[in-house]
Amino acid sequence: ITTLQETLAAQVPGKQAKLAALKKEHGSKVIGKVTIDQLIGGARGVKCMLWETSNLDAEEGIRFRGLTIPECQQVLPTYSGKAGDGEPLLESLIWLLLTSEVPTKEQVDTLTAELHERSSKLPSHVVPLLNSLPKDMHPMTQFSIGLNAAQTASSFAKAYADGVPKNEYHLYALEDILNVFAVIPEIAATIYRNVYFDGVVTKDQSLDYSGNFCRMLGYNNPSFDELMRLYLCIHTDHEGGNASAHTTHLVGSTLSDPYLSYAAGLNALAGPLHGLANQEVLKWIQALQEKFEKEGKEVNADTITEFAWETLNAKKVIPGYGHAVLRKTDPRYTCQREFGLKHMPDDPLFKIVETIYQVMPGILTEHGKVANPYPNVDSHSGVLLWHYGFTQYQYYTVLFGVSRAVGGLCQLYWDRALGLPLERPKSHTPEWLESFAKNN
Ligand code: FCX
Repeated sequence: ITTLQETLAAQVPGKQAKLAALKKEHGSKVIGKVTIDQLIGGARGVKCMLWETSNLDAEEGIRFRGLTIPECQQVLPTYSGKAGDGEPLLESLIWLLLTSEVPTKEQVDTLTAELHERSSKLPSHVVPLLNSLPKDMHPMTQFSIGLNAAQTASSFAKAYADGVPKNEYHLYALEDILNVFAVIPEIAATIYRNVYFDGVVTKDQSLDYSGNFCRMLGYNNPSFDELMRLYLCIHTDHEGGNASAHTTHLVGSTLSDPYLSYAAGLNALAGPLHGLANQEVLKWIQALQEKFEKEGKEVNADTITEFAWETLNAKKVIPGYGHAVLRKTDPRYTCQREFGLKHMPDDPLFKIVETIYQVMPGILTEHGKVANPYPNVDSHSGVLLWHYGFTQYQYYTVLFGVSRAVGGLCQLYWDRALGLPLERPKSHTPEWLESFAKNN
């Protein structure tokens, strides 16, 4: 069978040539304009990044290398070995995002084995460092510290210091990227076990990446393993402009190595308007339940509506709703909802999320401000975890971070393989804009 490295090696020259030809023949073609609104407003819709691994359509949602989430569920190898029978393996998605090819089960199995083997590359100082951190430090801060500390193992940084030529950067980047995938479950699980339990992490490398990660976290339930597979697959990538992916790409463009680049991405993911929204959703639902329990009222469409307006009138956001690009219900929400319908239709919290989904788009539309009144990925993920007893919601964004490494770093491989340059957009002062506006 063809390995991941062989598959990529065969693709690189052709892709490099294609991009060079595109630049040479069409480099001066105009693909958009930028308004003052966009410049002030967070660059929404400004086309200025190359992104290989996925594309986001405002109506349809994400496609990974051209495949929608339901299509991935149909064609990618699963734990049972049969495509369509259960959730895709994260290793399948790594293969797809890196190579744009749907792997065979045998290929996926070789990648699983390789990642398990590479997990021993976690430098020996990282776990003691994590053990020394205060338990009340946010798990995302700990995650970022852990990954930064693991950077001492970077092959890319060493190769660069040794003067390796530019056309070989991607070989060392790939080494680091696979090692980051391999070691982050242990960093993440150590944080979970330290903050909430006894600090002991138990592996089972006879399982796949996600199953082993569940054991490391302390969960031993095949249905939870399936949830983790789904969870880790759908959070991987969301095209290039989202804050965590963009940060990884930007920092990587300075030739910072993949460890440092993705640690920076994690810091972006830790913001409440981005990945932290998944913890905020649970916090919001808990506050809602607490309030109405005290008042002796039921949680239903009416009380949820009342609570939503209180949030909006206090000038706070409804976590898990809205999106910078999407204008319909996020398919990452939909597939989690389907998982809930299949595995926990009678769960009380699942039912609350369902009721929120019935009323919130109407409320946000009436509020009149949001461009997208529909739920995003973060609106559903916490409730599914909660069902399995994973109630430590301050930790939820770490799981997102384990997954987002895959999208950010598969792209970073191609950034280096295609020789993409330092990213450096142009900024303008308000005075320049005022003077431009006066004269135009
Ligand atoms: N609740 C209340 N107000 C909201 C809102 C929400 N869920 N979503 C957007 N708005 C407000 C904005 O705050 C903005 O108000 P302003 O004019 O007073 O500044 C206005 O509506 C227009 O914003 P809009 O264009 O719709 O959205 P943006 O592209 O600026 O922002 C995010 C997109 C995702 C940041 C925004 O919808 C939000 O804050 N949502 C809640 C947090 C969340 O769920 N984030 C996770 C997103 C994602 F899936 C992920 O990255 O994980």
